[in-house]
Amino acid sequence: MNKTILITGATAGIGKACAERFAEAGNCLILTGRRMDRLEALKISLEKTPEVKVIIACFDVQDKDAVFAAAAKIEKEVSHIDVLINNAGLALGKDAFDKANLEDWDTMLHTNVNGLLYVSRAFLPLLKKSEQAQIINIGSTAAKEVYEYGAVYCASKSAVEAISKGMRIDLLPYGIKVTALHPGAAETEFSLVRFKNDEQKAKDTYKGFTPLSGKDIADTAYYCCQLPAHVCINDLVITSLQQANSYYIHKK
Ligand code: NDP
Ligand code: 8X3
Repeated sequence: MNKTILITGATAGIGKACAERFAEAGNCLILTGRRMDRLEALKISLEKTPEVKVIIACFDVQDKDAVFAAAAKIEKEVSHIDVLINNAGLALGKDAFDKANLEDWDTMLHTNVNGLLYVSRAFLPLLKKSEQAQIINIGSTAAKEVYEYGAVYCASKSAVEAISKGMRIDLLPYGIKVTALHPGAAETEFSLVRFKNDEQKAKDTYKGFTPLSGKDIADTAYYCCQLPAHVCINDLVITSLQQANSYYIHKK
């Protein structure tokens, strides 16, 4: 494949699985996240595959200055970026609107919405230098239907969907593909983060059905990057067979 791929939130779950999938095909990877130890371990592990080169950048996507500083540094190391996977994100809490923690709301919106905007703007100059650029924004089924106790997480993912639509229009003149990829429930560290390290609650989320894995979503993202130059998947929803939509999961 021989492309340069930037993946945010590559230290766990879907982002890490994407890093592994794109590395299998021998690409140059730029991996980001806040946990430097995990980024370093992933770089060592992925560079065991011949032809894979990994650049790591440790920053919080909520921090606008840090995002733009990382982009300026990376501009000195690579000539262009072919694929940006805007994956870094999280849910915090699952609480009624009148009881939810306001700081959780801020963090979700600042990460899932502002973070995605900052990263996209900061790295656009490098994407414009590619002859086959593509942005994959990881949305969610939560963008499609709002569920009980999820107003703000769902709002953040609806924003990702709207931003993807806007990007697709405004980036047409540059020939940049924009794909919004919306997974349903996937067993990653997502629920552990959402339920603030309550392992039982996290485990219960996936009880009674077979959820998606990070790899399922990584394979799909990879597929979206394999299409002919003139073909763009705009919006793609992927769920486990037992999940019909954002709030109906057939559990045994
Ligand atoms: P994980 O918790 O396993 O991974 C989340 C990743 O995002 C980590 O690498 C984390 O890295 C990174 N991240 C979180 N906050 C920040 C931040 N402020 N700055 C930089 N990086 C950050 O969850 P998933 O892999 O499941 O989630 C990935 C994406 O997929 C998210 O956008 C999520 O909303 C979405 N999604 C998940 C679904 C699921 O059921 N799992 C379903 C639908 C969508 P670090 O902590 O090192 O910064
Ligand atoms: C993550 C999946 O169902 O928790 O986006 O919203 S869900």
